[in-house]
Amino acid sequence: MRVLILGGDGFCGWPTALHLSANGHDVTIIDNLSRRNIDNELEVGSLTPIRFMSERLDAWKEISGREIAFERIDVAKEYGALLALIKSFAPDTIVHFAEQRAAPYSMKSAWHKRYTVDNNLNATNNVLAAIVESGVDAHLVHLGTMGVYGYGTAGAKIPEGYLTVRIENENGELVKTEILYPANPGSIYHMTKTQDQLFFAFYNKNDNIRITDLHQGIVWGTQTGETRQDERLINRFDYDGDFGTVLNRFLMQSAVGYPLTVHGTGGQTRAFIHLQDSVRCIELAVENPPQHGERVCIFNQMTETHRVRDLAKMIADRTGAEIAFVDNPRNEAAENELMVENQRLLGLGLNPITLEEGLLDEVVGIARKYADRCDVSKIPCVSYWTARE
Ligand code: NAD
Ligand code: USQ
Repeated sequence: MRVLILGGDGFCGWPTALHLSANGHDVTIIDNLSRRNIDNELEVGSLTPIRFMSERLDAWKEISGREIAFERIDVAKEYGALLALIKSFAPDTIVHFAEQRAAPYSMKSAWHKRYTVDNNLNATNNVLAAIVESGVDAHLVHLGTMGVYGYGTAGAKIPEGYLTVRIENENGELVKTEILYPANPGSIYHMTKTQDQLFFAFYNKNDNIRITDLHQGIVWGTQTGETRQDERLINRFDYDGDFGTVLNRFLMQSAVGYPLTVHGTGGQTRAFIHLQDSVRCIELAVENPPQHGERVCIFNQMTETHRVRDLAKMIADRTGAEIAFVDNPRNEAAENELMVENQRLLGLGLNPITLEEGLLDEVVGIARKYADRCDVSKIPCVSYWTARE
């Protein structure tokens, strides 16, 4: 298949591009390198020494004999260039990672809120409008988030996208229907993902576009089978207070001897997936498109749920790290239960890597190896959801 990867320089996009290329797909990457520029803004870098795009692509060609093309295009702003590439490359599938993905970054200031909304909503609308205008029959695979649901506040298992409801009509009869699960975002970033869902529902209904929306949990781990093959292919590892996600942050903190930064009581339960499984799920989605005329296909892309304080304890028990309960900068429920339906990807053949088996490899292999690249002053989360006295 010809696969266009939007955001293919990022943490999930780069290993996905390599994996699909390794498995015989013809891959082109689009990225505006905004994530690397945000590192400059925040004065921090990936814990791992990621290479420039041209070096990454040359190394991949040398190692695999396969070529990946790259175009530097801002998907949110350069509609003409995006449209021209979709017309000329005529992809069978477009995988869309090209959004600002950090909740704390999206809450830093009014500027960051506006940037996140402008970037994410325009990127998604531009891709959809370009598919329609080009006349190319591409399947769109989008990386959404578990956070659109609001982490199980209803007390029942979260279904894969759609909720069955019964509405009483004027004759007192119960009418059964399915609706998108009610959106309950916890940050401006998560809100953009809830709005993406409405774009998908509309373009699917109006233009018959085939769309798969992957509601992904927090991705942990750094490397995949492909990125491990050469240090020039290494994937990024974010550990700072804005872009670092909780489990990778704890792994890095244990490696540098920094007390694990549990927010509040650490009672927040979240969904997780290893990067290698994330890449595999995207491959499954690419290879199993919905039929024409089928509604937007939604998968919950996660493999296990954990409470933040339990994760901290698991890592502390294995590494001897200390745990620090710090003030929570976010406005979120202090404790929540989370039960998630995830049969669809398992049914397609996903065989999950569990946290129990993968955890120590990550600490030793990556976090300890590159610990000297860590700037500990960048570890605290200093983006507050609401003004502090
Ligand atoms: P990332 O920031 O590492 O990668 C995103 C890439 O998109 C970057 O390379 C960036 O430069 C590019 N990009 C952003 N805006 C763009 C634009 N307007 N035009 C072109 N390129 C643009 O993020 P990631 O962790 O790889 O996440 C990828 C996707 O997966 C995101 O949409 C995110 O919401 C979703 N996701 C990530 C996680 C996670 O834990 N990392 C979990 C669930 C969902
Ligand atoms: N947390 C801590 N200590 C830390 C960092 C985070 O206790 O040092 C807590 C947070 O308060 C939160 C939880 O851990 O309760 C998760 O935070 P996170 O930063 O790991 O994840 P989140 O902000 O939800 O965002 C990440 C990705 C985002 C993706 C989302 C999936 O950055 O792109 O959409 O995970 S999900 O969480 O399922 O919505």
